[in-house]
Parts: sequence; C-alpha cells; structure tokens
Amino acid sequence: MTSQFAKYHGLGNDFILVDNRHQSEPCITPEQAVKWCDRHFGIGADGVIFALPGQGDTDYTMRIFNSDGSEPEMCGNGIRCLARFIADLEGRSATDTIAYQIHTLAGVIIPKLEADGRVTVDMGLPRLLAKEIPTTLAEAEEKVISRSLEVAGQTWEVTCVSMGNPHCITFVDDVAAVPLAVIGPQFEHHSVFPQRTNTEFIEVVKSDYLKMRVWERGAGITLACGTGACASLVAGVLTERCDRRATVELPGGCLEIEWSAADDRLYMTGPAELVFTGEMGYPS
Ligand code: ZDP
Repeated sequence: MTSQFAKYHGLGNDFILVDNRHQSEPCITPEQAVKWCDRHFGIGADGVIFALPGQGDTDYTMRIFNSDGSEPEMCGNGIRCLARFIADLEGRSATDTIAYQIHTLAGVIIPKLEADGRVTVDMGLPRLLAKEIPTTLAEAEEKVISRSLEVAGQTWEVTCVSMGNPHCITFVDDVAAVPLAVIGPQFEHHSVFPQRTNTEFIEVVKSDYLKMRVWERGAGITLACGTGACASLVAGVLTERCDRRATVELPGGCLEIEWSAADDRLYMTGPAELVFTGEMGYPS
C-alpha cells in the first residue's frame, strides 16, 4: 500500500501534507508519521498534516502529528501550507484569493490566500491564564508575565502565551548566543509545563522588528514557528517591549504579525510553498 503526499514549507518549517478528505481519521498512525518525518530513513519533515472533512460549518479539519508522534492543537506555518495544499487539490489558480474555515483542536482558524502567493491567517485570540497555557508558574486564573523560572542553573524571566498550543517566551539581548539545543529540551520538559511547551527566545531589534529562535515541543529546533511568532508578539506587547504590529525574523525568513486592537485577534502573513509531491509506502 502506498499513499500520495506533498511536501510544503513555510519559511523552512516543513510538512508532509496528506489528502485525507475521504475519511475523518488520519490515514497513518503517529508511529508511521515519526518514520515519514525522519530526515535519513524517511521523507523528512517537522510534522505530518492531514486535510480531513470539515466539522460543523467549517470547510476542512486540520490534524497534525509532530515529528516525535505527539499531536499539537495548532500549527501556524502548517495551516498556511494546508491552505495552499487544499487550493492545489481543488485546482485553484495561484492568484485565487480564497479563505477557508478550518476546524482545529484550537478552534476555527481562517487562512486566506493572497494574490501575491502569501497566506494571511486569522489565528484567533491568545489565551493568557496559567490554566490555559497550561502552567503551574502562576495561580490558575493569573496571567504569566515576567515570572522567574529556573532552567539549567539559571533564572530566566519568562512570559507564557497559548495560541491553542503552549509557548514560553524569554527576551534576550543576543538571540544568536542562546545555547538552544541544550536549554530548549529543559524548558520543553520542565515540570511547570504539564503539556510540555514550545520555547521562544526573542531579541527586540526595534519595537516593530523582533528576531526569534525556537525550540518546538515535539520537533526540536525548527527554522520557523507561526504560533510561536504570534505568541512572542503578544508577550512583547504585554511586557511593553514592542508594538502590536511587527516583523518577526526567524532563521527561515520573516513573518508579519499583528495583534489587532479592534478584535484582539492575531493575524499572521507569510509564505507557503510546494516543494515536491511523491508516493510513500506505509511503514510498518
Ligand atoms: O505545539 C507544538 O507541539 C508545535 N510543535 C506545533 C507546531 C507549531 C508550528 N511550528 C507553527 O508554525 O505554529 C508548526
């Protein structure tokens, strides 16, 4: 048995997209996804994303498996790739400007294809209470802004934001100097984060320009993270470090992020590109 797939990336955050419109459960298991994501023994990707039938009023459902087989609630770069993948499956032209209502474990998310090929996503509302992250760093009903966290023998000042999935943000003077591969896993698995966490380090270059590096829950160091860029802008506004609209520079390129004062929602604009299509056997 083989399955058709397509590889897409958003700023080098790369995903295997699967046309799963015929059934409501993913057609491969998390264990098989781990094998597909392996960069030496498989196709190679940061995650596998399934385009499933919509639920309620939505057009489609998105589900994701991280490269370690865990299932996150949402994926910002991934949903831009999903929108482009669906438009390609539907045979739409590259300049078609269509918006899709996508059901996710983080609620309804709305990506819109732009005429220039980029995708703008209504990422919904940020969630700020400790119980929503979730984290035990503060009381359940409190926000987690500039709290102390001990990691690797050092005290870090962290702010936590959920975009459906958990993020722990630390502002630093020099993002290039952060030993990400060493401390990233220690943040991810810290006992104050019962669902583990994505971890972002941010250097504020100007109030409307941030540099970010990310350690992703279930995927490690990646070249970009859309939910992380949104969460980091929110953290920057909450700690009065940045404007509500900023460019976020990631190792893979730039995202434009806005936390709208009008409706409190996050809007993210960035690219989503097809890399190749292929056919893959189902590994046992
Ligand atoms: O929350 C998690 O477990 C993440 N690894 C999900 C993926 C997030 C992502 N990088 C994004 O762009 O939001 C895909």
